[in-house]
Amino acid sequence: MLDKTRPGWWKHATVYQIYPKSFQDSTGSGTGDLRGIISRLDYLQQLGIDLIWLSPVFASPQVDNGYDISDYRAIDPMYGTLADMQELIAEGKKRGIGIMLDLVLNHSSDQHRWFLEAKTSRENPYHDYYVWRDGTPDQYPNEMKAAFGGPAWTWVPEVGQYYFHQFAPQQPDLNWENPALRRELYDMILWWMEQGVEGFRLDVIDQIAKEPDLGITGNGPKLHEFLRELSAETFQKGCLVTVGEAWGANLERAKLYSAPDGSELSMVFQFEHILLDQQPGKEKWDLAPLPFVSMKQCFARWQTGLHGQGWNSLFLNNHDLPRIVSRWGNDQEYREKSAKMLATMLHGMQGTPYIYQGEELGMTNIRLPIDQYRDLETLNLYEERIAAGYSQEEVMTSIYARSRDNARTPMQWEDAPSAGFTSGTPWLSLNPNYHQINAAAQVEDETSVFHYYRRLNALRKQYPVFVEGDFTLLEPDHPSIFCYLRRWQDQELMVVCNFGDQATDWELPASWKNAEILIENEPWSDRCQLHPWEARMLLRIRQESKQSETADENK
Ligand code: TEU
Repeated sequence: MLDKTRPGWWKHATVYQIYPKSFQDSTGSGTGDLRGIISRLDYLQQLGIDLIWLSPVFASPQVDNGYDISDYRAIDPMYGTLADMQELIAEGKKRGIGIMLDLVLNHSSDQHRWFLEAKTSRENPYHDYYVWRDGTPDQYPNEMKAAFGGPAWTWVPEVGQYYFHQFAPQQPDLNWENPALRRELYDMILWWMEQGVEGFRLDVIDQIAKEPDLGITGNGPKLHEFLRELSAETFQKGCLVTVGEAWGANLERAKLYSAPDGSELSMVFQFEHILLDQQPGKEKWDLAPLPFVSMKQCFARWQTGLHGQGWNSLFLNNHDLPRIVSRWGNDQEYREKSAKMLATMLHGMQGTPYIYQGEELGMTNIRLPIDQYRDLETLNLYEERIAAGYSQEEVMTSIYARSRDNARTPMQWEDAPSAGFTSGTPWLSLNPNYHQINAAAQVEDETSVFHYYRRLNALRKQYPVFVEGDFTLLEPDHPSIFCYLRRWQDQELMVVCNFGDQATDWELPASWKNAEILIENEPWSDRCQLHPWEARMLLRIRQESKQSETADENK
């Protein structure tokens, strides 16, 4: 177990993200819940994770599956009670697993007490907790659009003003300029810290410093000032881990966010790699092939850029993204191999790795008839693009590739009715491949994707080079090989992956011939070639230091 009282302990941690609605149902309601999670803690302990990032379980009308919070201190009855949460925290601790709550501080639900008050009159003290602009019902303050479609402004006749919302109209943006609002948020965070949570994930944190009149949606001028205050008032009072979601982060900004002095956050999720396989300047629905060389160079830039100056988060999946094995791997013929290769590529890097539920099984994307999708972003997109004249086929191709529901189909526990997820009717269709792809089968099989992830987690704990080592990209222009070197003291780690369905010639440098194989996704049969999706991690102890060690011993 990690010693979570040591500063920077989270650099050694692996995080597992749970999307609670789809993880484990304990009541037959068809949606997951906290007691369901408690019942699966042993599975997570076996996988070797240190933290659970729990997507929001707070009271919510569930317009955006909990990212619309109506009470930050209450658990939604759909998920259980505060007592269940306390039990989850306690049971997790026994197993060395901490809880990271998902805080949505950029906006609340329109059903939050603050907003219900705010919209009654301009004089109400809560009015200024939100962002308002004058106008007339027929004239928006400006042309800004909301992330889930439609304008970013909604008219409230009672006050004769528009309120600002970067997401759905049911998710009004909070006004961080108001000190009383900020204080309420800090007190709420401190209260959760008293409950024993070990960290927080901060939803769209780069959007809290709003400048709607300038049309700015992220990285507002006061962003880092707000973050430093937030951190000093809350996180720094404990030894917590924090990760901010920051679509707009570049390397320079990430150095501020994750500064080693802890003045802001532990790390951010940045999305540069995730945005590569779409048409430049367009939306995520406008698909483009993955530019492989740019992708590895992008990782390399972040690896070297933050080394010693900040900290990376490592992820390929979350609840908003399609399944990586379907996206960058091959979810048919090479599903297991490519899932393991992608894991090898990612977990060899410097940073804190995040595993999204089901990724450790190699779960795949889903294709559903449009009326079976539940995600509001997907449904809005469908309406918008059909109205704009796109063909049904084009729109569905985008949805199959990019819908957030790809990640949200229920967890595949076993080859049993509803995959062991629920005894009722699942809120979202299961992927029918649960008969083949499920946790029970993989836990039994030492060669499974599950055990591969378990071994990766163990390796990261065993060799300091994973946490501390620097990063050098080898073969930077090779069209299919992703190969890199990590070095720390006398330890040298080489990670080599063949990205694609084609075999490629490749020979290990002579000086590595005696290196130890830490992990590989197939036995190394051909020393002059890498097979499709072949991946391997090698470790060697640098000779010079070995010799000096022997010299020391001989003294
Ligand atoms: O997502 C932030 C965000 O910008 C999303 O709109 C993202 O661009 C989109 O999901 C990509 O398809 C966060 C949460 O992760 C997401 O689940 C919420 O819906 C959103 O904030 C609003 O809270």
